[in-house]
Amino acid sequence: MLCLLIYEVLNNIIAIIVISFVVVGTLWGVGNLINRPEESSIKNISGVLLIAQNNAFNKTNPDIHSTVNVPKKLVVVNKDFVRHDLVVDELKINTAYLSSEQDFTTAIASKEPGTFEYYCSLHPTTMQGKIIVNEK
Ligand SMILES: [Cu+2]
Repeated sequence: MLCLLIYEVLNNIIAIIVISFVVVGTLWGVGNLINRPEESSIKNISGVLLIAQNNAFNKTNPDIHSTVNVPKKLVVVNKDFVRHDLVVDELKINTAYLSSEQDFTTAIASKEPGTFEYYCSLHPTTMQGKIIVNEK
């Protein structure tokens, strides 16, 4: 008789545990459906790629245009055998030294319009150009 009672109790406990798992699992699944993780908005940010090669950025050190309060993604890649970096003093951009094949991602972001010089601190006379930030 006692044996049967223990058996019954054990069965109930197992049933409760199984039901708990099912309920928690279902809630988790429903929760994921309702609160879908937000997709990154980074894809909405237009970007610029600067390749440091032969002691120039993109061959011609082009002007980069940007807009006040609209961050623009900036990727710098070093395709030379010597080190380069990219610095914009007024916009607090500094990629640090990039070795061959290294890259660095940062952003051009300014609250003020203006023209700001970008340059490589190791080759400032040959690797320098302008970032032009326009009003909206
Ligand atoms: Cu350089």
